[in-house]
Amino acid sequence: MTMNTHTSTCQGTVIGKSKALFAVMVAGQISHSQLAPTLARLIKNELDLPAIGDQVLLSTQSDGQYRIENILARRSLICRRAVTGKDTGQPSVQVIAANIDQLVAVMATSQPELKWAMLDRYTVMAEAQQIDVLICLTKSDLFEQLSCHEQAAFQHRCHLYRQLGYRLLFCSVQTLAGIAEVQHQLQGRTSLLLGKSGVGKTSLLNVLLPHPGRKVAAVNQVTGKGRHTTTALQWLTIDENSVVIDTPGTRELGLWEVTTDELDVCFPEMRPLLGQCKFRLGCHHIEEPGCAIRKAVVTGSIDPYRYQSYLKLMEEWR
Ligand SMILES: Nc1nc2c(ncn2[C@@H]2O[C@H](COP(=O)(O)OP(=O)(O)O)[C@@H](O)[C@H]2O)c(=O)[nH]1
Ligand SMILES: [Mg+2]
Ligand SMILES: [Zn+2]
Repeated sequence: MTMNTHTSTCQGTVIGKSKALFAVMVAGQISHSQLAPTLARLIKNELDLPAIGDQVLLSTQSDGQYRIENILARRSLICRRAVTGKDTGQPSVQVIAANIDQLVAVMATSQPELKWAMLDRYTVMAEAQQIDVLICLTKSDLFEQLSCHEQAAFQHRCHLYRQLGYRLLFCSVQTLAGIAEVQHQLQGRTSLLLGKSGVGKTSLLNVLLPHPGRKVAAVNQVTGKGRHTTTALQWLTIDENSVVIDTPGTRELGLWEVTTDELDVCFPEMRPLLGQCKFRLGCHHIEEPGCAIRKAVVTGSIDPYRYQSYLKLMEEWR
């Protein structure tokens, strides 16, 4: 490295990436930067590449362009398992974002029907990285359209997640109910929005962001499914200290780095019981005798639906 290729270094935040270029926010300006050759040589896999949300050190080139020299240590890294099946059928890792403070699970009260098992996948992803969870239930205006039975079941589930320690909010862009509270919960944090297509992520952002300028496609009236309007992650600044990353509706969200031995730790209600099974920490809580977790399910102190989610996520590794 010679002196005239580096004039100075500065720090920036990766806010986007395309094939070989990274969009980096440096002192309020977006620069499209390449990796410095010294860093490029160290990249062995996807995890080594700069991810959205990464803090990076940049050098200024003689032509005024920045180059990414280094990635600073990450507070958190949200990944998913992408089942490509391309060559070996081996699952590969796909990085979603780095340095996230909270994962916002966006689920519609109705249309599309709320799948609670999906929520458990999100909470596990967050727990694995010790990131806060905010459960954001959109389209609260549709709650009245649910049957009495559905409403009661819904309230019961909400109560359960609050008891588990998760923040849970209802909101509607139609009535604007709950919007101020959502805004408040996003303040001062970097939030990653996860939710399947059509749940109302873009609509919510259009209400929350100072300058939306983005269109929301109408739900396909025939299928009731939202069309994919966003294809890549979007870094959206609410204010100086508050960032929201919008994801395109991710269909597959395989867990990464949560092995069968660690999944129980990602269920807060299981944590106090770990080590109390007959096989201690070796128990997977499936069919083993003397399992404290299964006993808790039978006696009602662990919700059976949550336990079902646990078993389903466990299945993915077999
Ligand atoms: N009734 C109702 N419909 C909503 C609400 N928010 C969004 N929608 C509708 O849900 C559909 C999908 O919204 P969109 O924001 O594109 O969802 P995304 O795919 O998660 O970004 C659109 O037709 C929206 O008009 C809401 O609060 N209430
Ligand atoms: Mg969207
Ligand atoms: Zn057990």
